[in-house]
Amino acid sequence: MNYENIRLETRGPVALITLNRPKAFNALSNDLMDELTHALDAVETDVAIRAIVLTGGEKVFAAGADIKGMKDYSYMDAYQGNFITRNWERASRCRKPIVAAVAGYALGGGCELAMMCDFILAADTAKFGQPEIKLGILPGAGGTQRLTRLIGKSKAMELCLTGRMMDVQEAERAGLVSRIVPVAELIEEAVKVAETIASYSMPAVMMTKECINRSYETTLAEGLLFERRTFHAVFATADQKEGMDAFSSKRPADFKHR
Ligand code: DAK
Repeated sequence: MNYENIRLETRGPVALITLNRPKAFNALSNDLMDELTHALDAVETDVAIRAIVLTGGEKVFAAGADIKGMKDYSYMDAYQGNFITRNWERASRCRKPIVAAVAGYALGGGCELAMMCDFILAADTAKFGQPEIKLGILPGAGGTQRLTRLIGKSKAMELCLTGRMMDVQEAERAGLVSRIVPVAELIEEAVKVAETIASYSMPAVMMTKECINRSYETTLAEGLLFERRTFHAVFATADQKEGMDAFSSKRPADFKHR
C-alpha cells in the first residue's frame, strides 16, 4: 500500500509511524485511519519489529476526526459503515508495545488515538482535550472511557463537558502522560525508549503489556490470578533462562525473543 497520509520508517527494531496530513492538522480521515490500520498490521507481523512509536507533527499530533469528512454523515452512514469501529481501533488491539509521542494538539479523536497507545510521551508543547461538545457531539472513540480511567471522573467530566484543553503540565499531573520532554528531543527520546523496550525479551514485553491491560478489565483478584498464570508461563521461554543466566554470569543478556 502506498501511504499518502502517514509515513512508516524503521529504526532497527522500532517502527516509527508519523501521521502526515499537516494542512488539515492531521485530521483523522477514513483514508488516514485505513493507512494506519494497514501499517500496524504490517509491523505487527514483521518479526524484526519489536516496538512502535506513533507520532504526528511538531505543531499537532492530531486535531481529531476529520470534521469536514463526517459533517454530512447520517446515522445510517455512521452505523452501517461501522464508523470508528471499522478502522480506528487497531492501535488498541496491537500486541506489540506502542508509544505515543505527542507534540502540539491532541484533540478529540487525536487524544483518543494517543490513549489507545500504551503510554504517552509528551513534548512540552503538547495540549490535550476532548472538544467534541463544542461541535454538538460527544467523544466516540473512547474519550469518555479511557480518559476517565486515566485521569479520574472529575477532570474527565470537566474536560468533556467544557471542551477545555489541558496543557502538558496539567496532563502529566493528572496521569495522562508518562513524561514531558523538550519538543526538539521528542522523537529521539521516544525512539530511545522504544529501543530500550525492544532490547528486552519480546514475549516478556508482550506478557507485561497484556497483564497491565487486563487490570483495566477485571477485579484485583482476577487480575492477580491472570498475572500469576502468565508469570508461571514465562518460565517456558528461552529468554527467561538466558536473562537469569546472564545475570548470574555477570554478562549482558542475549535475548532471542523466544
Ligand atoms: N477536521 C478537519 N479539519 C481540521 C480539523 C479537524 N478536526 N482541525 C483542524 N482542521 C483544519 C482547519 O479546518 C484548517 O483548514 P483550512 O481552513 O486551512 O483548510 C486547518 O486544519 C488549520 O486549522 P485552524 O485554521 O483552525 O488552526 P488554528 O491554529 O487556528 O486552530 C485548532 C487549531 C486545532 C485549535 C483548531 O483547528 C480546532 O479547534 N480544530 C478542531 C478540533 C476539534 O474539534 N477536534 C475534535 C474533532 S471531532 C464518532 C466517533 C468519534 C468521533 C466522532 C464521531 N461516532 C462513533 C459517530 C470523533 C470526533 C472528533 O474527533
